[in-house]
Amino acid sequence: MSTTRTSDLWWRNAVIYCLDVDTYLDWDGDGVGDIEGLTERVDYLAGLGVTCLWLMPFQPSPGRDDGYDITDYYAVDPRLGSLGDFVAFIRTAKDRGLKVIIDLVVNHTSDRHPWFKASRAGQDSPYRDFYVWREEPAEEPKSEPVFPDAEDSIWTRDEKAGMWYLHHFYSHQPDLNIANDEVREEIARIAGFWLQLGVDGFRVDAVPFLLETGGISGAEELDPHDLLADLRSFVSRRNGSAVLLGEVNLPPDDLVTYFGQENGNELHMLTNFPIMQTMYLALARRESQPLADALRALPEIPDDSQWANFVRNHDELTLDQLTADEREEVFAAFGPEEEMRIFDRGIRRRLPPMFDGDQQRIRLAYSLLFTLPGTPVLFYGEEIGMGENLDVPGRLSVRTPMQWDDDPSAGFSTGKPAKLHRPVVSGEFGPMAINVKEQRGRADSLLTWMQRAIRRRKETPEFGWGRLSVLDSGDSAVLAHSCRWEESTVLAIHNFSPEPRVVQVTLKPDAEGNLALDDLLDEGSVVEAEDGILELKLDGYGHRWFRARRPGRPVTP
Ligand code: TEU
Repeated sequence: MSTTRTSDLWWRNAVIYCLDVDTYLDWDGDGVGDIEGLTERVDYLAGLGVTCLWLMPFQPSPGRDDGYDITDYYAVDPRLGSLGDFVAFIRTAKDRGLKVIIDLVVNHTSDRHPWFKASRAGQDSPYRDFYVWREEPAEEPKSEPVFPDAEDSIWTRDEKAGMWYLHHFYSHQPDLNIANDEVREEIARIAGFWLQLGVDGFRVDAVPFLLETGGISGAEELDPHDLLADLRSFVSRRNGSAVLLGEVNLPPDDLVTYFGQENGNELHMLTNFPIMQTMYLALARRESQPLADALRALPEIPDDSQWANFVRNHDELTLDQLTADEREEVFAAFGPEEEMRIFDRGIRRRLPPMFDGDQQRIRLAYSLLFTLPGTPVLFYGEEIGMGENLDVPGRLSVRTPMQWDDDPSAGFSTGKPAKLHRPVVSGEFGPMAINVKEQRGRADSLLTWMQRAIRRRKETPEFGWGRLSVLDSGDSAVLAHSCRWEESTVLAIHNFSPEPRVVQVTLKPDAEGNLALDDLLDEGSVVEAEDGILELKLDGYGHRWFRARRPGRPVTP
């Protein structure tokens, strides 16, 4: 296995961990998580085995969209700490070998950003064209607001300016005008600032909306993908190993264009929403077919590009790419009550409560996360099986304080629960039952399983680098797939049924003789495929990982 390639694109074999500073650890006892607290937990994260941290927005914000409404791109929200704290955190993370990426939220600002205040103040403001103003709302694009519970249009009239402005999200998040060169210059300046402070790249927020030029006068000739190509070129000049992970929630054939039409000259990584959504359909049906079909239909991607896979993220579990009937199947299985649903398209729950705490089924989902082709992205608290607090409004139900121990404030803060920035989870998935401290010492805990799985995933770069093949398992409940990279083939098998299964997986049709495979999760055990057929017994919701032995090479330890 080529050692050069496994290291030269760190993000292709990374294990990314997304967290929100204000719900991770409160070091000064004011009830709000802070950068000092996060710094105190860097060793925990290094010990968990993740290799890259993704920080959700931490810049100054009125907090009307949990920080995705920024008022100063070049500062740290004083509630969370200072730029000095941030640099100390970066140094600590780097010292432990962790990469750090941060959200780049430049589709819009907060309406309280000085730019917007200046822009609405008058036509002659230097910031006037930082935003998209019209005398009347434009007919195009026909975009619907992303948050239909709060907005009925993507245009709002500003009384002071006497004009309408564009906003794809909340009306307090006016879209920046990416057709304006000064805006594009400023985006590069923002990226350059944080790269200089040591970040290793960005999770680029709401990319399709960022590139949407409909409604912008004079943007007809603009190719918005040039913006991504320019950003990629700029970021790579400043830090050749920096990564751009794009949030792009689109169908596969549209999604793949955001890697860049000229052999991957735009975003390095893309969130794979289609695979995530079909995975939930397969999990709901207890049938592998929807996911197997979606994997087979995945388009080719440029050589040095990568899918970013996830089970849950900080937003709703969106099901907007499924058909209405399919969505209803998933709603019935995992979000049966109205209060669990949001925007008529998603579920505002974390995974363990959706699975009624079934530990085997939970492990099945995260085994898929770690073995599907791409880079796995964990959302904080998934490693211990945290639940959600549906009493917390909207999408924030899944963004509750990290549960470190069984204290009523979850070990998140020395403040009393009533003082916390956001209430902890209550009930069976709350800190009394689900917390880091209790699981650290328990051999059969989810946390212990996660640490082992993450370690094995990092030792198996074939899953991150390899070419996918969906194999015939002979059983519609069982997904068998392999990833082949250079001389090595690894295999993952997942049983979506609660019932045990015996399957015969065709590894190599018409093969002759025996092929030995090392079990990657049950170290030391070996299975044999006779004439290319591997017969296996799988537990209900069982999962197995293997590496085929290579002639003349040492076996997997
Ligand atoms: O979300 C952008 C976005 O498009 C999501 O609404 C996504 O489409 C949805 O989750 C899938 O249906 C990003 C952030 O993730 C979100 O938290 C912010 O509220 C939003 O941008 C605005 O910045």
